[in-house]
Formats: sequence, C-alpha cells, structure tokens
Amino acid sequence: MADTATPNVIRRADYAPPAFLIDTVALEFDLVPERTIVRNTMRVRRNPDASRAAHLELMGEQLEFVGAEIDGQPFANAHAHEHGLLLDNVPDSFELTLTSICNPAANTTLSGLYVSGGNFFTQCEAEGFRRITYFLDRPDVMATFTVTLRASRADYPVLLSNGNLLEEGDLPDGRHFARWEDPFRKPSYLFALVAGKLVALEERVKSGSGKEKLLQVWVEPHDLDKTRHAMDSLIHSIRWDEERFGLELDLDRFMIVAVSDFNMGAMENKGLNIFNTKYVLANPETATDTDFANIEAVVGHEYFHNWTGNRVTCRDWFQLSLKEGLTVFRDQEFSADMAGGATDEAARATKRIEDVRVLRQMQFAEDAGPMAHPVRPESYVEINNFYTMTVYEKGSEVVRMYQTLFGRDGFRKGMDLYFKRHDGQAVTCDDFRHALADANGRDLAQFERWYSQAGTPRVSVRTQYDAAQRRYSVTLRQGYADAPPAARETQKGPLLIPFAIGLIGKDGADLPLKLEGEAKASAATTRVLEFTQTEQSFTFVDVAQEPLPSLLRNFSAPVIVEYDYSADQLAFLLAHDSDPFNRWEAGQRLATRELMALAGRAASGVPLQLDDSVVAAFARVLTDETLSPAFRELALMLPSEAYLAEQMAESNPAAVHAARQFVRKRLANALENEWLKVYEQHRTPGAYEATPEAAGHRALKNLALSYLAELDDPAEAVRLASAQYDAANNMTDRAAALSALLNAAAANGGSVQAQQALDDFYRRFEKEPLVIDKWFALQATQRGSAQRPVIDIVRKLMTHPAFNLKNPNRARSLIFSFCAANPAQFHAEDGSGYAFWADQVIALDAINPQVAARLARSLELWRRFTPALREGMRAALEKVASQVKSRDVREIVEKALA
Ligand code: B3K
Ligand code: ZN
Repeated sequence: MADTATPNVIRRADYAPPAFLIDTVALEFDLVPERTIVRNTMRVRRNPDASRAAHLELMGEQLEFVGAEIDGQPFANAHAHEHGLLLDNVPDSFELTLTSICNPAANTTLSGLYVSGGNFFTQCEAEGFRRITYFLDRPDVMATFTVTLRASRADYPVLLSNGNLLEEGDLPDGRHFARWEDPFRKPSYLFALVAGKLVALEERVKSGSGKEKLLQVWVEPHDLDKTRHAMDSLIHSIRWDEERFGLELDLDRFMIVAVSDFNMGAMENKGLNIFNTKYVLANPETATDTDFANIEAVVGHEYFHNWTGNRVTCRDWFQLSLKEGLTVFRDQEFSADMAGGATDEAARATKRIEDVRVLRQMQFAEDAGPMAHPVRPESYVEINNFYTMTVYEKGSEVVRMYQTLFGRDGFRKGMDLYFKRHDGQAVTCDDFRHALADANGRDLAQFERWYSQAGTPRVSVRTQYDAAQRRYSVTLRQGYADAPPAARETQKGPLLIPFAIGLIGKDGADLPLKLEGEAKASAATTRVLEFTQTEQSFTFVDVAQEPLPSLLRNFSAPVIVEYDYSADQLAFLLAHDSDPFNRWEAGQRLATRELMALAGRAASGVPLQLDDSVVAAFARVLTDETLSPAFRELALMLPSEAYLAEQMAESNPAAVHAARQFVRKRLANALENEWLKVYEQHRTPGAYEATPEAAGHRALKNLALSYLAELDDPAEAVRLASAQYDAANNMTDRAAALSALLNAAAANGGSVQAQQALDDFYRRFEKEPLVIDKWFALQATQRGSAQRPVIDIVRKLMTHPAFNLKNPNRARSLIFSFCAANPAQFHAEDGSGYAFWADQVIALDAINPQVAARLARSLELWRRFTPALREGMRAALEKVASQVKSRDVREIVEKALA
C-alpha cells in the first residue's frame, strides 16, 4: 500500500546517466484480477556513456518476484527487496527475463496496473511501471515494446496496448490473446494496457500526407452516446497540429480509453491515451459548456504530447515542464484558435482571461507558500507532488514568452529546430531554450532564470510626461513578491521580461508608438519592451498628449504589475482599451481594489458602502452591446474569494466573503432591471449548440440569474430559476438554475424549490456518475448560512449510498469542493472544517496517497491567515503529520509545518 520509506530527497544536481540501457522489452501478461503474472524479456547492455557498475539495480514495488533468467539460463544472483531487484555480476550485454506477480484488484492507489469497474487499466507516469514489473523506470531509458496480453475472452473481450495490433486469437479454456507492437522507442512511463468490456466509436481520417489513420474512443457500452465530442476534439487536434506546427500523427491507429477511477485528468501513453471519464464523456443533457471546453482542451493536450513529451521526452523528472509547460501552451493556443481563429483577438482573449485567472489564483498562491519551487525544481521527495501549477501553468507562460519575443514564425522556427535536433531523445529544458535561441539568432542565457527562480516577479511602473518635449517615459523596476525562504534562495538576478505596452489617448484610441532613437513610429500600437535590468527606462517620443498606459497587454509575462491608476482611469481603460485582456484587467483591478477595502472594513466591523461610480462602471459593461456576451460575463464576474483572501496581509475568508457578497448584492439591487433584461435577451431557445457563441449567451444569462438570486427579494429569481431548471434541455442551464436556487435558499428564499430541484436532479441522473459528482459538488460549494452550515451537509453526504472515498472523482466532488472551493464555510471559526479535512486526508492516505496529497495541500498557506484560524490549521496539520504514512502526504505536511 502506502510507501513508508524514510523520505529521501532527490536532487537535480545528482543526475547521472543510467549504468545500463534497455533496448527492447517484450512483456507477456496473464491477466487475473488478484494475481496477474508478468513475464518481461529485455535486451540489456552497459551504457557506454556511464561509469561501470558492478550490479544492475532495477526498480520494483509491490511485486512478488518469481524468477530471473539470463540468456535463457536460470540466474541465481537476483535479490528482490522492497524497492526493487539487485542482479550481481551481469554480463555486458544480455537478454534478461524476469517473472513476477502483482495484485491489480487490491491496488487502490490507481498507479501501476489496477482494476476499475471490472476492467484492467494502467497508469505509469511518473513511477507506476515499477509496480508492474522490475525495470529501469526512469525517462532516459527508452526501449521498443512488444506486449502480449492473455485473458478470459468472456470477461475481457477487448485487449489493448500501445502501437499497432500484430496478432490476436483464441487460447484454450475460454482465453484469448492479443499482441501489440509500438515501433517507437519510449520510456516506461508511456507504457499502457487496457483489458475489459468496452466498445468504441471509430473514425477513419487521412493525415496531411494522405495516410489513413484509425481513431477510436473506447468506453463502457452505456456511454457510447457520449463520445462524439471527444472524437471531434481529437480530429480537430490532429488537424491543428499539422497546420500550426507541421506535426503529423505518426501511428496508424490512435486510441482514447475512458476510465472512471483515475487520479488526474488523462495520460498521454503512446497511441493509447487513458482518460478520466470526466474528460471524454459528454452530451448536452449531462455535460456543461465548461465540460465541453475542457474535453476539447484535454484531448488536445494529450494528443499534442505525442510530439512534445513522447517523440521528445524528458531526461529526468526535474525537466517535467519541458513537456508539460510546452504542451499546456500548445493546448491553450489550440483552444484559442478553435474559439477565435488566428485573428479574432476578442474571442481569443476570453480563453486567455480564463487561463490567467487560474494562474493568478492557483499558481501565484503556490509560489507564495511552502511548496514554492522553480519551473524546473531543484529537489523533490515524491515526484507526483510536482505535477503542479508552477510546472504546468507558469511553465506554459514561460513558453508563451518565447512566442511573444519572437512572434509566431520565430517560435515555429525554434520548434522545428528542437525536433530536428532531438527527435527520439530524452532532453532538458536547456535544450529547448537553446533551440529557440539558435533558431532566432539570440542569446537567451538570462532567460534561464525563468526556469531556476521561484516566486512571483513584481514589476512596479512609474511614468512621466513632458508636455514641452512631447516625451513620455516609462520606468520599470523588477523584484519579487513576498516569498518563503526556500523561494527567496533561488532568486539570483533580474529576468528578461517581455513587457507589452500601449499608450491610450484622451479619445480612447491607441497613440502611435515611437521609441527614442527610432526613425518613425511603428504600425503596431502595442510594443513588446525587452525589460532585462532591475530598473530600466523606456522613452516614447512625439507623444502629442499625456497618454494613459496600457501595461502588460495580453498578460505578456507571469508577473504582478503595480501602477497607481486612479479609479477613473481604470473605468476609462475598462471602457476603451483596445487590448481586450487589459479591458478585463482594468475591471478586475477596480473590483479588487474596492473589495480589498471592503474586506478590511468587514474585518474590523465597520459598515460597508460602495461608491456609485463603481456600480456605473459595471453597468456600462453589462449594457455594452458591442462586447461579446462571453467577454461581458468574464468582466462582470468578481475576483474569487480565494484570490481576494490571498491579497490580504492576513487572509480572512469571512471578511472577504462578506465584502464580496455585499458587492454582489449591491450590483444585483442597483441593476435589477438590467440583469432581468440581459437574462431575457440571452436565452438560447431551440436545440442545444456547443459553439463558443451559444456558450457565451448561456454564460452571461446564467451570471445574470446568479446576481438576481442575490436580490433582497429573490422571489422573481426563484421563479425564473425554477422555470429554467424545469425547462432546461442542457446541463449548463440546469446546473446553473440549481446553483441559483441553492444560493437563494441560503439567503432565505425558496428553500422548498431548492430541495425539490435537488431531489429531482438526483433521481434524473442517478445512473450518470459524472452528473452525480456535480450534485455533490453543488451542495459542497453552496453558500450555506449560520442556521445551516455547509459542513453539516457535507458530513451527511459522506454517508450517502452514492458516496465512495475510493473513487477520486467522487472524493473530489464532495471533499475537495468543500475544502478548496468553499473558503468561507471551510474556514469556519470553530475549526470544524479543519477537523474534517484532517480526517479525510488520513483516510485517503491509506487508500490513495496521490489523491490524499492533493487534498493535503489545501492548508499549506495556513501561516498567512488570521491568528484566530491559524492555530486550528496548525493543529490539524500536526494531527495529519503524526498519522500518515505515505511519503506523498508527508512531504506536503512536513513542508507546511517546517
Ligand atoms: N502526464 C500526465 C500527468 C501524470 C501525472 C502523474 N502523477 C497527464 C498530462 O499532463 O498530460
Ligand atoms: Zn501533460
């Protein structure tokens, strides 16, 4: 079960190439749930580039060793231990056959080979392959794999593995077999097998060079009607990678398999992607617009890994962002292109805004706490703890900065060179940076700091206009936001920050840009300044009037910008900035500033009030028909409570909640007629369409409903929500109506209607686990009230027959939703949330350490909270630290308490 080894720190500086290489692997599986026999035959040779080792040390965990043969002869010098197999005195080059047994039925960690819903699945990244067979389970050992699967034909009619199907047929005793071969060398973390009762949606497409490809989406038979969108997303991904990066699918067949027990979103195993059902299954009745968009993004992400991750992989796990940051960047660009093509900047911006919101709320918080680490970490205890927001999302921003510096064409040249140099290799983040630098004739030595320095950079801006000289100077100064000591130690010097800027005139139009020393103004009204020193000034000349600066357009670098805008200036930018991202940003700054002031008042018990000018600024956005509905929805959504709490000197979730609710109520009451009008105008009658436009209308309409539910008298909102709930032909509208009813009920309106809808929802979707997850999540994230605290509801739901701690989606839907997405209720002053959290982390630790460790992270920022909460959090952390066994959870809680 849990790994109880004493925590061992693995360091990047200690990397050494493997003493042996494995060129080919032939695996034979006799699949039986409690006792699967694995026979593994490898061609092994000494690595000419490594120092000579006396022994061959293979990794292995939770395996029963049966025997070893070398070149067909029994080999007695093989010693199995808790972490692997030691083979003494092996030849320089030999064939090694190992036989071992594992127990997939008992594997609740969902790492290695396991059983879910009666079918077999694998998950090997990062270190799950060693739970299947003994191996050099590290990404710089790449081999070609042949896999033979044998199992009962009645129980496991479908047998899948990576690559191409070579052969299949019957065996005695009702068994059958299939043999697969993957022609590409790969590290063990990309191995996969699936066996069970599954059916596939199939499609044949021609790739760019005219080759026919078989695409399959495998699911349980009752889910076949929910596979179309995933298939379409796959086809779009294949086309997009050909067009944007000239990268073609390299196999004859590409498979996606959905499984309901899965630790994360999905996995890019070569030719056999395994997905959480959440990122495959969708139809209008069961999936929201957000689900549809997420499926497209995750299908794209895993498909894009085929080149960025699989064809070129990581030398070691410290280089994880080499494949993850790059592939997140690619999936973000894919989604933006799908939403707005290459040129519709406003439509692209909605995707950009959503991505930046996640980065700020989650990654900036990570960088401010005990788990802060550089994009390329220096050390880890458990690598699974480093599949983080920093490696993925900040890593993606780092990749985006190359494109911002060199343009799309320059970035493409760099990618082409990267593949030309490194196809088939396991490489480093430095190799990627060098390819980008060389292809563009640039020295990017300073840029390495983005990979080695932790913490969120802070750029403060000063401006000065000289009317007589018509000069406008912009002085930038960079440093870091407050960071824990571990992050501060990594901060060695200034970064190369691509700082995109525009200047806006009195009429709201962009001014021409001419930097000092330039012959003429550029055609573009946005310039990317290369900001490389601690402090640096840039002077624009021929500036006819004092401009208003639009800073860090399109969020050109993952930094915090400080500039002393007045409220009027922010309202002006919100109304006029030509950069859609910065228009949104101005509204967020305005709202954040007000909300922070209000939270401060709420914390000290001072009555709250909101200036009419703020209401007016939001009213203008709400009624501005020139803006897309999707954009208006984003602009009118207030910053999240978690983000706001993080901005306070001492996080006070109750005060933040009071402030945010106050503003929502104020906006609801002041703009009641406008919300009602928007609600009516943006209905989407007729058949459901999953287009970005239709989704934008639904998003804005449902935001209006959520504001209306805040009215002092919510009767009309309850009526609208009930009617919407009953009439809905899609999950977006149905879930939004239910959520509005729950929140109105918390404010004392329509609790009967809320309960009726909740009961109806359960009955209607009882057989759809992903929808029942929503049913749990909606209740866990609801507003609650003093009379009806959400913790009571959550505790009761833990005993519901549909609750199951072993299923990660279900655990996340109830427990994580409450602990990580309902801050005001979770951080109750009586500490009840923390006690609940500790119990669940401890319970999960014994079942699934990876999932437990994710939950454990929800208290890591405890030191930043008000003293009243801090003690309860510390006590809960100490309780967990004293009881958990896995190195996954121990690393998290020990770092939090250190
Ligand atoms: N590469 C996998 C993540 C594996 C996580 C292991 N704990 C999915 C992805 O990023 O595409
Ligand atoms: Zn990935």
